[in-house]
Amino acid sequence: MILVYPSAHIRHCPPNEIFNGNRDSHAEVPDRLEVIRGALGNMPGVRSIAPRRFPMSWIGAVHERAYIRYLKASSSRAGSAYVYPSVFPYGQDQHTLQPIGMRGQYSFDMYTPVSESTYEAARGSAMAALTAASLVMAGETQAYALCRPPGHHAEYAKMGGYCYFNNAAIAANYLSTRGTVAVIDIDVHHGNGTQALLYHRRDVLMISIHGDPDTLFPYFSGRASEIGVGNGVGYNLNIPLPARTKDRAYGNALRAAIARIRAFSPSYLVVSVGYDAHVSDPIGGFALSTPMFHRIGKELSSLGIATVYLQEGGYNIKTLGSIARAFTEGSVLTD
Ligand code: Q9C
Ligand code: ZN
Repeated sequence: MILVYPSAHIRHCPPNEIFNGNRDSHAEVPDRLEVIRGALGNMPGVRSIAPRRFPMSWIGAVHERAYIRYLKASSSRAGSAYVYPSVFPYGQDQHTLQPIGMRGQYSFDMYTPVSESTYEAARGSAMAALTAASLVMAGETQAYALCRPPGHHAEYAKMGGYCYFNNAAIAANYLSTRGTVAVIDIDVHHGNGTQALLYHRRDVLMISIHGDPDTLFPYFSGRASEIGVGNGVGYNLNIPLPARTKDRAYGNALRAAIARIRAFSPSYLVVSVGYDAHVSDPIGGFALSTPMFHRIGKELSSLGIATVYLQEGGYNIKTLGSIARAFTEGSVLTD
């Protein structure tokens, strides 16, 4: 198994998220990735590489060009401070050139601030995803991109949920030039951005198992009734589960997801790997055990499909290492 580690992540270090008017400490910290890297780095058969550079057009293939330009400009304007939105558009397709207004135009929450290192970190994270995808395209059976910041909440022209560029949609779209792709998102939060970016496509199947949006972020998507649009109808599968979901119920959802992937029979599999469904996670609300992550890794890799793993969430610094180790050991069993 090859790990792709984007070193630029370390300087993206937002101290706070604004929740309910309060300045809370930020859950998406650099240590998360360092702990996961430490736990996987010394596994036998694992080696780590730096991301390669890909043209920005691979990011531009799924995100609005003006959004990419805004993130870059806003990052260089911000200096060492982290800037947050205050006002959001209150109608459809509203635009402004006013700097405070633009922060809201290009965001959907107040959890996802921008500073001088944010653009380079987000770009490095996307390049790691593309590097892992290109390795698998070249014949590796599996590659794991240690993406940070995460990506699955980022929409066409909006950051949110700690995400700036949608690494899963970028990797899936890249792989789709060579064959069909299934994306399975096991982060406890619904992958709203990945869903939205792939919603019209039938060559890329999107499946997400997550906390019911009636109780969990991102609240506005992730329902089972969201099945795709146009040609994509039937190629988006949401499996929302209640708060406190444990291994047994999760296992049933996983079985349904795997049956759908088998029926689709894709050339490539992209796994959005969140560890925030673990019982110890401070924000997830599910109750999965560590051995369950071993089982998820094993069942997905047993499909025998060339697979790209992309890091998404997971916020308990004390347990992230052992969860990542369990998942990856399960994944390499059939390698
Ligand atoms: N004060 C990912 O897992 N909710 N994003 C924060 C806690 C935001 C999660 C509320 C959760 C975003 C990639
Ligand atoms: Zn999450």
